[in-house]
Amino acid sequence: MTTHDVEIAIIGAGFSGLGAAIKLAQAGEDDYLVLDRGNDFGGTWRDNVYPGAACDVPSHLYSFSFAQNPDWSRSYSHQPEIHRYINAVADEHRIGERTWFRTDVVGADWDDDEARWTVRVERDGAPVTIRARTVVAGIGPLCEPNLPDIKGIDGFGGTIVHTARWDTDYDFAGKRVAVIGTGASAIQVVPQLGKVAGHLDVYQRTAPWIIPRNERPYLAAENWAFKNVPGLQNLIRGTIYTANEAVAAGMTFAPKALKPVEAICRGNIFRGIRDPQLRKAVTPTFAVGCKRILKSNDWYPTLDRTNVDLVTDPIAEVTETGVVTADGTARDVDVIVVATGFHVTDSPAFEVIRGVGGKSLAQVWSSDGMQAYKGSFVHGFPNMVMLVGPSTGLGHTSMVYMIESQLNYLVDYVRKTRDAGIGRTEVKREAQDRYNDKVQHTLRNSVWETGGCASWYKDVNGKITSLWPGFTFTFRNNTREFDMAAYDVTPRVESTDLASATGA
Ligand code: N01
Repeated sequence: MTTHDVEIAIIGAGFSGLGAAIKLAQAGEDDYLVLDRGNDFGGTWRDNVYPGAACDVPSHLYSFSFAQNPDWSRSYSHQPEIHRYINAVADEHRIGERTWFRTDVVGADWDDDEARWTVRVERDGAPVTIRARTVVAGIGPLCEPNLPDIKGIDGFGGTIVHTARWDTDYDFAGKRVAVIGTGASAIQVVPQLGKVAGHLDVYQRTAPWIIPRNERPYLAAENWAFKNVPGLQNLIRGTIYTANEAVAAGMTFAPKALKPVEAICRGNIFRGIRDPQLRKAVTPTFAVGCKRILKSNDWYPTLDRTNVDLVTDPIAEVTETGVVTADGTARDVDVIVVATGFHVTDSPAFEVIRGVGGKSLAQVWSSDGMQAYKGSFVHGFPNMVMLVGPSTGLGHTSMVYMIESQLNYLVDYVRKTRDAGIGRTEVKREAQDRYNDKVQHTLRNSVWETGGCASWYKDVNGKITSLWPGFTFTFRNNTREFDMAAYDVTPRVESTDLASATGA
C-alpha cells in the first residue's frame, strides 16, 4: 500500500474544504491534499441535482467574500450556477492540482506516538494511506442522505429516489409519484414534479412556514454595475447580511418579534390556496422560525393543482405497489421521492474518525451529543479542525460566512503552532465544556427550543447541537484569532530529531 506524507489533509471539496485549501495556500501553507469522493468540487451543491434545487440565501451573500461574482444571473442562485461558481473559484486558485477526487475516506486515526493522523482512503478503489499532522474535516452536515425508516419500504417494487441522490435518467412524465417530506428540498422539487407527473401525492408530516421568494433575473445593466461600480457588491452583501442578522435576534432572544414574519407566511397561504380545508392543512402549528423558514412562490399553487394531493394522514407502511396511510387508504405509485433530509447529528463519518485511545467521534458524542470548541476542535481529537462542526449551523443567513470565520481560525492555528514549534494541539476539556454551556445557555429562550417543533437542529435526545445561536458576527469575533490558552500543546518532534536522539 502506498503512503503519502502531507502537513494537512483536507477531507471534502465543498465550500468549506475548498475555502480551507485557498486560505491555507494564500497563507503560504501549501503542503496539503484535498480528498473527495466525488468527481469535482461542490459538495452538497454537486450532489443535489434534483429539479428546482436552488439556494434560499441571496446570491451576493451566498459566495466567498474573497471571490465575489458580478455575473450572478439571478437574485437567488440555482444549483447549476452555484456548482459552476465553486468550480470556477477552484480553477482560478488551481486547487485541483492538490486534490484527489474519487477518493473515499474509510478511516482517520490519531497516532499519539507520532502526533500524526493516519488517513486511510480508497482512491479509484485502490487503498492508499496518508499521514498528516493536521486533518481538516470539511465533510459537511448535509451530505449523508437520511432514508426514512418506514415499514415495508425496502419491498417497494417501483423506483425510490432520495433528493440528494437524484436519478437524472428517470422520466417522471405521466408517472404516479409520491413525495415524502415537506422540508427545504421537497418544496423545491414538488412544483417541478407537479408540472410533469400524471398524479402526485405529497406526504406531509409537519406543515412548514413558507415566505414568498422574491427571486428575479438580474438585468444586464445590473451585472454591469456589479462589475464596474466599486463597492456595490459589498454594499449589497452588507445590506442582506444586516437584514438577516435582525432575524437572528428574533429567533434567539425574542421569538414573539417574529410575528410579522408569521403574518407574511399566512398571506402566502391565503394567496396560493383557494380551498379552506387545504389552507388549514398547510398551516403550521408551531412558532415561525422553529424549523427553517422556507421560501417559495409555487409550493401552495402546486398543492392546489388538480393532479396533486396533499396527504396528511401518517404513513403506516409502504407496500410493493404504493403507500398506505394510517386510515387504511392505499395509494399506488410508480416512484417514491424521499425528501427526508440528512444525517446531521449522527453522520456515518463520525464512526470512522478516531482520536486518542481509538475512540470515534460517534463514541465520544454518544451520551451528551455533538460538542466542539468554537465548532472547530474536539477534546480527544488533537490536530483536527472541523469545518461546519457542532453548533455552527444557521437558520437565517449564509453558511459561507460561518465557514470563512472558521477559516480565519484554521489559518491562525496552523501559523501559530508552526511558529511556536508545536506538534500536538488538543483543546482542553474545561474550555470545550465552558464554551458549550454558554451555547446551551444562549439557546434556552430561542425559538428552536421553545417553538414547539421537532427539527433536524436537535439530536435524538432533543438537544440542539447543530445551531449557532445569536449573531454570526459574534462567532466571527470568537474565531478571529487562535486562542492557544484554551489548548494543551506539546512541542514538535520531527523524525530527524527522533533519528539523532536514538543515534540512528
Ligand atoms: O430535509 P429536512 P431537507 N415520514 O430534514 C420529513 C438545507 N437545504 O432535505 O418535519 C414522513 O428539512 C420531515 O417531516 P417532519 C437546509 O438547511 C437548503 O428538506 O420531521 N416524513 C420533513 O418534512 C435544510 O434545512 C436548501 O415532520 C418524514 C422532511 O422529511 C436542510 O438542507 C435547499 C419522515 C425532511 O426535511 C435539509 O432540508 C434544500 C418520515 N419517516 C436543502 N422522515 C437551500 O435552499 C422525514 N420526514 C439553501
